[in-house]
Amino acid sequence: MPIDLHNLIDGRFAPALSGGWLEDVDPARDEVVARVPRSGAADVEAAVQAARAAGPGWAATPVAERASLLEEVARGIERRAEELARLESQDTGKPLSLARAMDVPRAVSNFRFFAGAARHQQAGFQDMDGKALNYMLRSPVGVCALITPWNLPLYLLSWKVAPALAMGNTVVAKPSELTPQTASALAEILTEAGLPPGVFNLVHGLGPEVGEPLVSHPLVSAVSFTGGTATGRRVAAAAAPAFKKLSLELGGKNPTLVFADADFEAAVTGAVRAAFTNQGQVCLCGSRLLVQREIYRPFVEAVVARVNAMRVGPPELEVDLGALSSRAHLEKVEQYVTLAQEEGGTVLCGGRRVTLPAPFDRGAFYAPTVIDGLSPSCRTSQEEIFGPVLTVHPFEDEEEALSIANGVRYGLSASVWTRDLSRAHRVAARLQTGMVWVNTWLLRDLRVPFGGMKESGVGREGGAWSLEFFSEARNVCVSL
Ligand code: TXE
Repeated sequence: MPIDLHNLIDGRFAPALSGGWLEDVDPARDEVVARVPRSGAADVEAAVQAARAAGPGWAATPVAERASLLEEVARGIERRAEELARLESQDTGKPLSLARAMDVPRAVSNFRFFAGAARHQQAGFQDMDGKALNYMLRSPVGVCALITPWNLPLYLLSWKVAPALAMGNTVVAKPSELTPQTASALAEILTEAGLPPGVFNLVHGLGPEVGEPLVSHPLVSAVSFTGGTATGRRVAAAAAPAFKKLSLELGGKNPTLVFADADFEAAVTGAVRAAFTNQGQVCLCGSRLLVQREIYRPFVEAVVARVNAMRVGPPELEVDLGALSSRAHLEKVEQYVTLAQEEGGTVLCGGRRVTLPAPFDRGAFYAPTVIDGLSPSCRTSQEEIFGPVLTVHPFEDEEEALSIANGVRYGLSASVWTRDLSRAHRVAARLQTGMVWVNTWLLRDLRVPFGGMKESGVGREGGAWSLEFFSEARNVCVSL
């Protein structure tokens, strides 16, 4: 029996004003699990007004109190960890074990980290040779629109909500319509933790019907968006006329560079993990594997052997890959694999749907796929597929590796595998990506900048960068 989710506006849980609903589908069973409010501009208006009205009170709340409240939210998530992991796995199709190990603990860390970061923040000052003193004030930005995607729903929402609230802003959040359940649960947790009405508002619905009016609303001062590059372009255009603060975390076509001197086994493990974690649906996934020619054949063979051993199956079981996020997304991935073959690629493994017995017989399962023989410049090697598809490419030397790695319009992340320390630093410096991992992948420290170059985004979040984004740094100059 599907449950009904609600918006949270001014402390009240309610359906959309229009009374419309959307269906939230479990992609592993192809079954409707919840009805989601199909909100519109009127709901956005109410939420923004509530956020606006709650702004001064929240901004005036002492930092220590705001931080304690966020810590209480972290405890609230921990108390409901198992339920949240199940909701996340049900909405996204990801393995329950992954939701337990990654999505939920990271949401807890986000709240704890930004509570601490706000507490420990220091303001700078500049003495002008005794003639004047400059000091800095940090004010909240105001009402922040937070728009999040379907791949890491709770994790990415908490990544934005925690610093926004820590810095004294009020929020209107719009989660992906495909994965709304943990956002609703988070709204309950925030309310139970004692957040005053209107400080956090949640409006469910479709991008064009909720996201767009939210981004262009004149009372919204900052927009933090994570999602596809095409949507990011529309968001940027909608935010531009009012010069809103904007942070965009968009797509990637991230390279994994393996040099012949790398620790072979560690690099195989790293490359496979980078390509297929969360069914390849992480913006940071290494979807292009570049391998130095001397070891190309044995390395690709080892990768294929490892991928062939991966288990695809019901998210509740001990599997490596669950379902893709939706049937529509499954079709997109399939079309890319067809395109790859038209472009001259050879499918070394995968390249097909996985059919499971009922109740998973209509689930969006796809075998992890490795494709060889493609030119680095063809569409399959250039465009973000965002699924369990890895293309492999040989290179001769550092120059060629860098030229292939940088030869895409994206610039989010990269990983480099080598035992040569000098090479690691050299290559890291020349990669055109916001993040580079050396001999690892997705090792995250919340204090470091997170974000992309080129068409992977604008701005940085993480640590001090999030505090910066969700505040206005102001200067006061006092003549002495
Ligand atoms: O995401 P969208 P989609 C990539 C990935 C994927 C592609 C499209 O390649 O295949 O994007 O995915 C809201 N104004 N990534 O279409 O549209 C939408 O409701 C304001 C990478 O499913 O980007 C959702 O809440 N908001 C990515 C959010 O934007 C709008 C993660 C993201 O959805 C809107 C997801 C509009 N006009 C997809 N239209 C990553 N970087 O991690 C939609 N939205």
